[in-house]
Amino acid sequence: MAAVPHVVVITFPFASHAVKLFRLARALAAAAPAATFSFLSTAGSIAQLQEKNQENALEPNLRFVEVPDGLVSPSSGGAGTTPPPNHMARLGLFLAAAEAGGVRVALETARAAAGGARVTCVVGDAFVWMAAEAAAAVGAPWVPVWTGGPSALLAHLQGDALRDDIGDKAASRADDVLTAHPGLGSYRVRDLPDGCVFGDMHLPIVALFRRVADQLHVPGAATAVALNTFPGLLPDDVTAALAAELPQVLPIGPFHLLPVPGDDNDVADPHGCLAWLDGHAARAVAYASFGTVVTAVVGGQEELRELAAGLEASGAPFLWSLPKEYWPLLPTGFLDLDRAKVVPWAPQAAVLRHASAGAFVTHAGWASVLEGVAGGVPMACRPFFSDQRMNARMVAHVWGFGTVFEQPMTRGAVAEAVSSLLLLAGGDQGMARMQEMRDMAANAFMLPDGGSRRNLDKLLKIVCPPSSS
Ligand code: U2F
Repeated sequence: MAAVPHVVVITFPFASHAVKLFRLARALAAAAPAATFSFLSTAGSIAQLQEKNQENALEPNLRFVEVPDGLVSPSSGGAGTTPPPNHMARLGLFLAAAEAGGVRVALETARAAAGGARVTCVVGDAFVWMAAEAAAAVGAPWVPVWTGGPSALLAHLQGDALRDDIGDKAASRADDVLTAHPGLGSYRVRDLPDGCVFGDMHLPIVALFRRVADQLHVPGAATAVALNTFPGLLPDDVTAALAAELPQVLPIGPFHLLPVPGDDNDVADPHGCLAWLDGHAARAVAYASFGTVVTAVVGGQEELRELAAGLEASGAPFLWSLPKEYWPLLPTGFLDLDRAKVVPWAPQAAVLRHASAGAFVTHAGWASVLEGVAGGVPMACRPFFSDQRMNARMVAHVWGFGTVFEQPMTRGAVAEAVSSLLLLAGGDQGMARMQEMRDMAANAFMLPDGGSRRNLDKLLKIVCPPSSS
């Protein structure tokens, strides 16, 4: 008799990646209760997930396993190094430890923790590219998961061709449209992710993107590639170009709608955002949030104040998710405005599907964009880095679902964008298109033959082949 599947799901332990991969792990574990699932992340990231998820509410066949975070050097006798101060340095240490065998060792730990059960499949955040080699070493298939914007993945995959074409002319060719590159014809040079043809090539994240693209190009390394999107969302040329670059592409999003039984009604809302929204008219409220990496001051304190002034000047009621450390930078009296609710954290997906949400000011992180689409809420995008410029371009120019701030936000531009999006959300014409996209997102999982549900089934057949249990 074949062995019971033991599936390892490994995350990239930064930004919101762990939350996304953990939801996928839970959905898979719930759908395959006879299989064993090990979720691999760093100690700090596991602690955060445990804080947010009550252990007894989790799937019984899912356990946590630690991967080294690179902060503690084994040669120091476990004494530990001083945690480096910034995010980028921590990221570099994690990657170095992962590459130096951390992932391989973690697969061994997972095996031991599962009573010696051989690892039969590795599903992993594509950023942890070294999982490919670790999976091959134990004879298991590797299924990378790309959590960001699919067009940015395409740009990274076509990085060599883009660099050949653009060379060092990125600045002078910033407005050129990339029509010569399959699937990239809606984008300009300036929209490309950092590190593709411009940006600081020495940052660990830039080296990482190149390594991920190389690994995905290795013939036979990945069995399939899972994406956070759903069939019908991306333009056909993007879908076709991705299919030409990758083995089996599985759109299994939006990730926030991945079916996790019992989880849907449990929206933690410690700051009362949903109750506050209940008190407002349909499509009347603007919601602002910049995700988990773009701290409010990436654009500078001045831009933060302009955003605040613009939200106030729009005349609309607004909800703003802003980490508390930035509140002192807000204009005097801002927090006491009747129309304003500023919170350190909001249950964003639920906020965006609330009937009162009518406009979303966002950094265009890919999950945020999909949550906006799934809520039928038009977006005003202020992209900062990575895939965000391409995501924003997709929102505004491909889907016609909002607008982009091409420059740092000013109060006038914010007020105008918010007012026009609220008009769009309330009007018949705009709503038809938004409802269509919103329904497509919901049907992707809700309908028995929904596109993402079918792809999730395909993924399940790879991670737990029918003959194995
Ligand atoms: C990086 O992005 P972020 O993690 O900043 O952005 P998103 O992909 O938009 O994900 C943010 C998630 O955090 C949630 C929100 C999203 O699911 O609902 N959230 C929340 O629930 N409440 C809040 O108050 C604030 C946020 C990167 F910067 C992007 O460029 C990439 O596209 C992304 C890819 O994974 O990762």
